[in-house]
Amino acid sequence: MNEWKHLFKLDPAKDISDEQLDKLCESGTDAIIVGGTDHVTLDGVLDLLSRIRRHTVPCILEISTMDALTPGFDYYYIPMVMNSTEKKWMMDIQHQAIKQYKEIMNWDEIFVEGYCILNEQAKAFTKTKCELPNMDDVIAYAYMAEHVFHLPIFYLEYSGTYGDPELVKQVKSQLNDTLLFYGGGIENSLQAAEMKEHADAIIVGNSIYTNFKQALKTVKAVND
Ligand code: 1GP
Repeated sequence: MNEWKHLFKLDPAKDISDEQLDKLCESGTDAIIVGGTDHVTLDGVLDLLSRIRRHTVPCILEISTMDALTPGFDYYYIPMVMNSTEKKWMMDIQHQAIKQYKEIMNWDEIFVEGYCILNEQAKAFTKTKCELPNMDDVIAYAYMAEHVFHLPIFYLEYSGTYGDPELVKQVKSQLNDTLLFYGGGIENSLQAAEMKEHADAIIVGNSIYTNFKQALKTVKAVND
């Protein structure tokens, strides 16, 4: 995982053809994340899992609801929303999940992500009652992710809009051990390369559904 540069994120609530899914899986991307904010169902998750599993690419479930949790993924990502104003999204739902499932949890497969959501229009921003942080706030969250919580991943989430490369650069300069993931608004090779300059890995989501050809090209852009 430390070497990963590029991940696609598929939303179980959205349709994708077999042909497109095959192309994503064989594109050279490092992994496919299955995850979304709204209407995530077990059926939707299982459908994607079974189709991704025809390929060798690692697949990850990013857990947003316990109702859609299933074995069979290579890895499980658990988001903790650091800039949420409610403790629920940082601590309580994770606490409940661990209370219920800790006996069967395999920590070799589970990675906690310190999320910082930076697009006020994003569904996840509203749902988790986030507060928009300024640059100094974000830097402090990144510092906390590494030094206070020792999280494996700090995730700058601009979901739906292209973020500020300068902020990504500043955040990266704070991190040594914690990986920096960037996701949000990457629609072409240029943007992919620009964000990958600073982030350890970029995540491409929505453009899979809006401009498939360009989305596919982002893999090559970060590997050249
Ligand atoms: C969403 O960070 C990912 O969780 C990717 O964002 O959908 O805007 O590409 P986009």
